[in-house]
Amino acid sequence: MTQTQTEAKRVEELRQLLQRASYAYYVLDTPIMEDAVYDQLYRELQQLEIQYPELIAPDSPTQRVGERPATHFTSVRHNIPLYSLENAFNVDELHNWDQRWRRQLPTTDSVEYVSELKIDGSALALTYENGVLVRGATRGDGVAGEDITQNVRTIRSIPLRLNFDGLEAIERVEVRGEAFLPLEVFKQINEERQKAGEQLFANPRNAAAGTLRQLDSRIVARRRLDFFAYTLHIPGMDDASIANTQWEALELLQKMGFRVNPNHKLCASLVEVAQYYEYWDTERLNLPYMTDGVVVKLNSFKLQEQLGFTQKFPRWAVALKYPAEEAPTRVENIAVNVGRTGALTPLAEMRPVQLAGTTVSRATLHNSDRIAQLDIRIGDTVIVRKAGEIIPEVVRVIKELRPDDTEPFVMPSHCPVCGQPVVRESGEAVTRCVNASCAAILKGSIEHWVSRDALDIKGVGEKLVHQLVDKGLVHSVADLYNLTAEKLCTLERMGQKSAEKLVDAIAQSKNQPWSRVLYGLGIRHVGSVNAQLITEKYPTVEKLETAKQSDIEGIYGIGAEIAQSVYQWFHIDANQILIERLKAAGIQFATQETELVTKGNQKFAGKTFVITGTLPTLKRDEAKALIQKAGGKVTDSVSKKTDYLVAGEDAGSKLEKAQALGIAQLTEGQLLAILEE
Ligand code: 0OX
Repeated sequence: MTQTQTEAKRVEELRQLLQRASYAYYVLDTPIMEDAVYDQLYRELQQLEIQYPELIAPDSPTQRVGERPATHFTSVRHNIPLYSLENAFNVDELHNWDQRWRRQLPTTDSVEYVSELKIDGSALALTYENGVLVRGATRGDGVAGEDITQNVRTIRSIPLRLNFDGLEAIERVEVRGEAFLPLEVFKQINEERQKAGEQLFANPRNAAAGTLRQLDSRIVARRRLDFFAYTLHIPGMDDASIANTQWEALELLQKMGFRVNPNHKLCASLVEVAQYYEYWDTERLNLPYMTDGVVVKLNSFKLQEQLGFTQKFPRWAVALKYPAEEAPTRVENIAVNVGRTGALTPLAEMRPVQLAGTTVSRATLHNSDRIAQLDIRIGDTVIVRKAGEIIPEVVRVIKELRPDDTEPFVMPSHCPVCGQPVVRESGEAVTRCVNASCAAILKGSIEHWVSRDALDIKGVGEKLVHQLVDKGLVHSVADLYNLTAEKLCTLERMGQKSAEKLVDAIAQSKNQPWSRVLYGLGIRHVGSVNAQLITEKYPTVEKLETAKQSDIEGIYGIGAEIAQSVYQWFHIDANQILIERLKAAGIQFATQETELVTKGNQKFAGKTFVITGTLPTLKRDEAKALIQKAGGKVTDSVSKKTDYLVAGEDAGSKLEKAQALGIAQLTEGQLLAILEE
């Protein structure tokens, strides 16, 4: 073998190996090699391709990274038009659809339906020639779309080469499916856009469509789009020789290397379809991507062929949609909330509207920049949406319906709670009240102090805190420790027994460790994990108070912003007075001996964790840091080697997989409890 032949063989070997690894990781969610090994092999292939450019193949994994920006996309005519789907909004309408096609084809046989979840993304048409991806196009108007092949290549779950075992005779395959952005990625993109002052994407669908039409495919590569395949056409060949039914087509797509949404069901009747639709109505909210209905298809390709298409739709399929998650309503007022950090948050108070099964009358408007960007005014008709977020948000204004006498919203110049002037620092989107004795800030600070991850004082909730502040019984967190049962009994509906219980719960909090106390002080950017990291380095408050900002920044996991915030907080006189008062009350400002003894305890040594979904209080990185500190390893995907899955809200396929593999699950609370034990 010549030198070049040896290199060519190695290139092919690497390509196949990396393709298998990528398929295992992105499609099966079961990695077959360590990330570091993948990276090393990838670099080897890249080097060889630089040396021998003639060996670069269109299906090489190196071709996924994106190319220099294109100036425009070319229009391409679809070989087979991309029809849209007729909608049904309830089960009655589903029956209407069923009766309609049955009239056209009075069949005596019983029929099967395939119910698939309707992914709310952007449809793509992919063309493969001799098993290699040659074209990816958007839907466009259904007849012609845009050639976005370079962008499609960056989607890791789209195979660049099909697994064609036994199918070598096929020259051309057309695959259709939905490209989408996982909700988590969508949130992250919008957070980044907000920080950069860019216009936010209204929803994951728009974000996916916008990303696919990015002229710079390097940006697309970074956005982590995903894809579910749902149809397969093999032109010039009798489809029936390959698959007779939609069910078989989905199986074949999977075999070829595509990701097919696992949530599809063969239904023997419309009753089963309706049950499936009802089941997923709520269950879909736990998925890590957006869905907006169920697509119901006749399973038999023979029936599909007999029925054909109308001008716009296939007669053999229907989209059974869920109620809109976006709805129009009117803004009746814009209120301004003041939080514990003094941040002023504008809130739209709206005419109540049904949204995804709940009544919504308030939506966050984030900050004044966001209001200005959308130009939201009192009196406006707006579109509100709820998707994954707990608080609904306004996504756009229908300007055509704006009454004549509206005024642009102006952020108040004075705090709506204490009346003191507010401040907006340059470079910040947030306007703040900086009056340390503002009642709103005080209430927020006390609510934070008593919260579960801070001093965890049971029985002191939002209502009680408001009463305590409004009645003048508490002017500072430290005043909680001067409360007596007698004083508490002066509050409405407070009996002697409850009052004594509260005093006792407050006293108990004096045993809480220094790390919780630091978190409870509510210093900006100091979450519970950061507080643990800081108190480990500084086991007493005196050491922290005298630390230099650069020393605090030296703690692993603590960045400049956090260090500055901590340093500044301890150099404010009022905060020093607070610490002295809390010390006098008996609060812990030093790590106890017993805590230090257990510190070296590597509880999770040898254990592998996967974190999925949105955790109630911890960010992913924070949870990861905690596990790693206890000796555990955190990986990205669930496999037989996983010991624990830490699952939060919207935990999707990873949770399903962990359940299937019988892997132990932990909530954030359980994880923290084990760590604290
Ligand atoms: C989806 C989806 C969309 C394709 C050709 C006629 C029926 N958004 O998830 N469309 C189809 O099928 C269409 N299936 C789906 N699952």
